[in-house]
Amino acid sequence: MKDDIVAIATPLGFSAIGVIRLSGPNVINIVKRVFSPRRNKDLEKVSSHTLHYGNIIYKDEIIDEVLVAIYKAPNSYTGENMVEIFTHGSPIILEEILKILVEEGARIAERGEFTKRAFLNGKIDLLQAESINEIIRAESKTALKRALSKLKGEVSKSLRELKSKVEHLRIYLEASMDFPEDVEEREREDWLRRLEEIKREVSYLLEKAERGDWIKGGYRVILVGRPNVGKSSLFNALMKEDRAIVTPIPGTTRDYIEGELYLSSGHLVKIYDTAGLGIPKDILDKMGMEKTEKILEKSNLILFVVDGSGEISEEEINLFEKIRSYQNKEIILVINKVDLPQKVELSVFSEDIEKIFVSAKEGIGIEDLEKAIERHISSQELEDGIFLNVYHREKLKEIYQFCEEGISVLINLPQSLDILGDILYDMEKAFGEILGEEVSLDIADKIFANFCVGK
Ligand SMILES: Nc1nc2c(ncn2[C@@H]2O[C@H](COP(=O)(O)OP(=O)(O)OP(=O)(O)O)[C@@H](O)[C@H]2O)c(=O)[nH]1
Ligand SMILES: [Mg+2]
Repeated sequence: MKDDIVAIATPLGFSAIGVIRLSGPNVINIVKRVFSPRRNKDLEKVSSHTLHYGNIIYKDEIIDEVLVAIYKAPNSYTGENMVEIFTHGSPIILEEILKILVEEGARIAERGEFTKRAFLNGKIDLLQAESINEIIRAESKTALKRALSKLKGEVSKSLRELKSKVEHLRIYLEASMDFPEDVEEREREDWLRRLEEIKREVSYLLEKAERGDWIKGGYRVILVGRPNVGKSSLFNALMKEDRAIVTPIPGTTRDYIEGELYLSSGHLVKIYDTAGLGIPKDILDKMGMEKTEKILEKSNLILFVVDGSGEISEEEINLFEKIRSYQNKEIILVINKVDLPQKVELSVFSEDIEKIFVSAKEGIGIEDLEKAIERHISSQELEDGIFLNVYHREKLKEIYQFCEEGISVLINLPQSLDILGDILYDMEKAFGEILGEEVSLDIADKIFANFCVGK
């Protein structure tokens, strides 16, 4: 039997209104005992989805003037009876009413317990449950859009479709399992084709999840180049504040510095200023450069900065070529210090590389650079990212492995249909776990533990 839970659903602070939420079989009765409606009525008899005005009264004392919303099972967020009390937004009032409701028999909800109940009552699947948290925590418009589409179940839908493809394949297979020697070559080829298609789609989803990652966490842009070309100055110019130390001494920046920037398109960008790359002079230099290389691996876009007032060294060209050879990374060549007489010979760089001219010191070309970053973001089909948590992503990787194993069994051990059947069965199970059909409660608990109370 489920108990009755209660929580303050709005952030604690002074605000116009505050909301207290309850869910469980007896919550309407609990609230009824402390609520005195303006017009005489029985809260337990009113219809679902109605709003009622009155006072919360406890031990003859009026605590607050409130609105009470009643939702009846199963037509509520959690699928249970629910009540929302809209109070004045004072933390003292909210805490007081919460205390009263606990005294009347409700229990303080755990983190995410409302959504967990919605999930356990079959109102939403696990991915949708998670998307609710992502909506609350979305840090950019794009992230919000992705989370909303997950709530609508678009990700779940493609996973369910894939799962049913696996199921079909397994059913076919089981029909032939007793007579593996009778399976025709044509049939085997058909299975192989299907498995390969599933594998392709799984890998596509994994790619989308990777893209979803940066939509959520921000697109990572890194400033690299040899010492003293003006990376920190450029970082400050982009951030529009003096964050990083700038000096004429090469090797000023040792550790990397991270800054967050919202572009006018609503994209969140994380910008990293790093230690200049080159031949280290000392151990600190060396450590700084190692860190730069680490950040390089995680970045989406590299701004390779050169000093337009100087000459490009051999070492700098090598560095550029090395960075350019990194896979899946976009790169822009930023020529800085255009306010000074220019000595740089740009023909040493290949022609097809995108070039932007700026002066970090004088603020010239900074907007062009921002626009260029925006262009790179939108060219990456960012609408296409999905959010998967680490547990689900691991499961999806597992499924990918299963696909490979299955394909290998079909090719190398064509008689061992039972092995293939087991693999397909495990695949289905893994899909079910992502969708929360086969709940590993352990994982569900971890997911809900990330929620805020009241959600
Ligand atoms: N004239 C001019 N000077 C600049 C410009 N940008 C940077 N500088 C100067 O170049 C020097 C080095 O600038 P930083 O921003 O510290 O260079 P950095 O690339 O971060 O250097 P490290 O941290 O040592 O790798 C400073 O003296 C800056 O004032 C520019 O656009 N024009
Ligand atoms: Mg610097």
